Amino acid sequence: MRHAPVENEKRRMLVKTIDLRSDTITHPTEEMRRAIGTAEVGDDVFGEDPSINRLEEMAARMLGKEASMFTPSGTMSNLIAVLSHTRPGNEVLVGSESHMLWNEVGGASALGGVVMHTVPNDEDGLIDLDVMEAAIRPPNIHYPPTTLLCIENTHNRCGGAVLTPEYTSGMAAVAHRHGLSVHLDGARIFNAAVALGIPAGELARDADSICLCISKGLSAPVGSLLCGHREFVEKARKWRKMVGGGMRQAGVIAAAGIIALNTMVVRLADDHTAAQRLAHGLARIPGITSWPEKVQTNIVMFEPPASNTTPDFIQAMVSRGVRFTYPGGRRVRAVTHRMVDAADIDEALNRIEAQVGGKAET
Ligand code: TLP
Repeated sequence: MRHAPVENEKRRMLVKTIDLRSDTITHPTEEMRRAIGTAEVGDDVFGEDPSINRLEEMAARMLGKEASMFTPSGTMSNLIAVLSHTRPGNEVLVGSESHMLWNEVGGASALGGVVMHTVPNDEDGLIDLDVMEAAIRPPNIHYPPTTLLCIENTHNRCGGAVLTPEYTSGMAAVAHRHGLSVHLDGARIFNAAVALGIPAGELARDADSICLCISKGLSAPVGSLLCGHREFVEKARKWRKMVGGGMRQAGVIAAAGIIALNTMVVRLADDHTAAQRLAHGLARIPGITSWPEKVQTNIVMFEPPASNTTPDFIQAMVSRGVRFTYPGGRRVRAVTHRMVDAADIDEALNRIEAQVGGKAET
């Protein structure tokens, strides 16, 4: 018995950790690492980094926009979008489950001085069009002017749900009719495009700006691109400089991003297949509540048995070498990505089943 802690530690070191916390944990591929080593670079604050310029042109072309700008993170891209579309004292409509509301530290309000007016997201990440329209303030001396609508595709907290081009067009048409701009948080826009089997540009067509991330399922180490009209992107460059996102020889990062956009989009379908495998496996484990029919991309939400709190369950799974994140409430979030394969998913399911069944760690 005296040796148990040591034995436990040894065993833990032998057990492979299956990390389903996020697709952000993906490491750059060998090809990306080689490209990073030989990247052509210049000073990007002067607009002279050829690799950044190429990446920005590629992203704009793929999203059907005139221009794009590289930023170190999705959070910074979304913040700069708000800063560029609004003025302090304006009101921004955001979904009640949006990443911009929950996970971006309130930056738009703290740094942009805007009021975040939330409109309910349903469980598919949708905002009811009439509810959205009713939330737009009419002219009135008492009201902050509503100037921006933000939507999210795929929808993170709503389990990677996909918004269709028709939905986005409908929302954008109403927002534009009332003089609002539309920003699309498309951190995982290529997951949506792959799930629908359409070009990402169709999903971005009616948005005035879109942020996409290369650091998630696409496996680049760092970065996002904010895309839109040339004039919007020029304005955004000034804001990026102000918030400290102007980088110098950033081509070392862009080199990996170019490979991400060129080669990694199609393979997102593998992540979606893995998510299906996980979701259907979870549905077979007694005590776990899951919704496999809801899984559209690479995010799987489920609930542990009622006997466990969710944080306790997640902690117990850490000891069994499977990692998840906790989005709040009863739910556990699992995200599939390039660094987990079908065998890892099966092994994760075995370990979840052992935990739920009260079996000792092996
Ligand atoms: N999301 C992260 C966490 O912040 C939750 C994750 O693991 O999913 N928009 C959406 C929809 C996102 O999911 C994320 C990252 C961002 C923006 C922000 O991107 P980064 O992390 O690059 O700032």
